[in-house]
Amino acid sequence: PFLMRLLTHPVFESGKTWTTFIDDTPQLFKLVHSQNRAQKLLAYLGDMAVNGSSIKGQSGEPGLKTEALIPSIRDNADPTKIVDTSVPCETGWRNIIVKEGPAAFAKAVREYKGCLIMDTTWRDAHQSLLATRMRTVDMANIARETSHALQNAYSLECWGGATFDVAMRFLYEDPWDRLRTLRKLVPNIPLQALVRGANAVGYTSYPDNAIYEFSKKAVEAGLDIFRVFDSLNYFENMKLGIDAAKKAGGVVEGTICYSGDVANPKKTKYTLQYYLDLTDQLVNEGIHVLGIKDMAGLLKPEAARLLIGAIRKAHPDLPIHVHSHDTAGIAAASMIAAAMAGADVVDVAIDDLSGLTSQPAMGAVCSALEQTDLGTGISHENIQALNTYWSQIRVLYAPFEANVRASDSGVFDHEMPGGQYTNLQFQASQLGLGTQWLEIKKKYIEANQLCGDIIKVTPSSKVVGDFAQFMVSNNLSKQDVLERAGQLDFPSSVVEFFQGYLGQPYGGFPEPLRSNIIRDKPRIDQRPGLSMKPLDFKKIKGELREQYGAHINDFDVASYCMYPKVFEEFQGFVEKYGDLSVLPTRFFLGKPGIGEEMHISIEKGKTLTIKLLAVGPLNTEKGTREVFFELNGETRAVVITDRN
Ligand code: 3PY
Ligand code: ZN
Repeated sequence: PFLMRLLTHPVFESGKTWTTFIDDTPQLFKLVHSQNRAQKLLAYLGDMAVNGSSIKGQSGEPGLKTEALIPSIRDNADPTKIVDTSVPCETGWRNIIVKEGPAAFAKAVREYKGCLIMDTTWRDAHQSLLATRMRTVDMANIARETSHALQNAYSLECWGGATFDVAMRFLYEDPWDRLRTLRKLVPNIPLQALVRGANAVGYTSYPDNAIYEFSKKAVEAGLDIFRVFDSLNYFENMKLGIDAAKKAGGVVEGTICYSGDVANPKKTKYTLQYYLDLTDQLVNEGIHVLGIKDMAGLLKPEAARLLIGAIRKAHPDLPIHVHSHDTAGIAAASMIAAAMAGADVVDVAIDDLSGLTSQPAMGAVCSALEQTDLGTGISHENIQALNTYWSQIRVLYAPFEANVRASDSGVFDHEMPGGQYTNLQFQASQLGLGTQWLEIKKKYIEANQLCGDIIKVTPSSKVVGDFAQFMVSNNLSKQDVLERAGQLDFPSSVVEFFQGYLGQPYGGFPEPLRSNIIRDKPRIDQRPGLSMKPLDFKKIKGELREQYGAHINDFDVASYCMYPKVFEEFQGFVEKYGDLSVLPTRFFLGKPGIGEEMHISIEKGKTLTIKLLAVGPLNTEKGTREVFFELNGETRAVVITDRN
């Protein structure tokens, strides 16, 4: 029928060219477009009905079978009133950034009498607890409520870290869309990202112009605050990330990764003086805010008191923002100690996504600070309300739960970052050996020593993790590695680290191990980006357009520059199934039930009602099944290869 309508359309009959025909009669193409989209969506749902989810890391079906209930939020000034959350809140710290710029924002944060919070629920919390698998739709569904409930928050961390990679690689979502979507729904609270300095959101070094372009695009898509760190605290790399974020117009949170224990005189590498010196260097670079990033949760309360106290004394006007993980179970106490020692902002996650390898609980930290003169301005009732949503979402994502059940004060020895801890533990449990995990933790300590006791955070933590797994699977002791380094076939991440591709570690590379591992491969003894050729964005865009079509834009080019292969696979997936970000998570991850009605809004004003009617018998010759759906009242069938 569409073809008939097309052929008999007066414009078409008049012999006008195709391009103007499309421009003049968009309604016809919208129809074919949404029919295509619907058909692609059915292909995905059909595949899910036959084969189940093939998302990596998923074990079992989503635990929540209905839409999550959205809580009511109360007025901050008058808690007897329910606020209208059909529109986002307009009041918040972001207004200062927009009207007066990053420096004025930093000044106001420093002058604020209480302690502010950053909520990590939309980034680090799910990265640390749920393998970074949270989809945009589940943040967007609570975003307006959040804009009201957390209106006094310093920021919402929602981007960067592993989310960029995982969004494309496993969730088939555009990470830039996530940022734009959340920005629209939360105009009042600053949005924050974690960026790995010269590694941006990747695991390797990139040419400088890729970092500048990436930062610029991030601000255009709605980002306010960049937490810039380097995985070795290598200052040259940090400087580049800081400059890129600043030129892009962002608030620059120059960040030191915390390792060791400044309160323990036996830990002599990363001392109080080391951190004070780095802070001075960062301040000289003109950062707006200092970030202290305790990625593993090593910062005990006494160390927090010493460290923040000393920095506060040396830099009375510098806003300090402290981040930790609760792996050992001490992070809430440490955040309170940090606040009392002069930190301006501390990191928390909503209660149901807090604790263990994530951040300490928002409700706990805010309640505790409420009884001091460091109140956060976030109401206890509203935290409870938001948490009713997140307790449902935690169940929804049950298939990605790590098997971490209890605190592990062993983290003070192995120093694994929160996100990596769950990841390695999951991999160890997949191997099915009960002792594997203990062995990995032990070898992680040895691998770190072999690397020279380095700062461990993505991507340097991956080097140590790969090294540890290599030692476990080849049954190597530290001594074996030292003796046989010239012959062993090390993982590429380890070789590249020793070559200097991530940068220079504090204290240098251990010799002769370095020379034995890299042998005749090149050594890089300066910032890796310095020796890289700039990327030609125009050329890349042209090539991508040729491959995927005219919809490719500069954001896609930036994605491609970070992750070329992942971007290509993501585009291939979208060509096959369309944009699946519109699909509620329980249908994205789970088999639809027979007769279950799905309401899927594919664009403004266009909702599809889909019902799975039946899955046909196996065609043994072709290995396929027909899957029957009702789509807006009409029966449709799709043919699906049965991979079981
Ligand atoms: C990341 O880089 O993804 C981290 O979360 C480091 O802590
Ligand atoms: Zn973290």
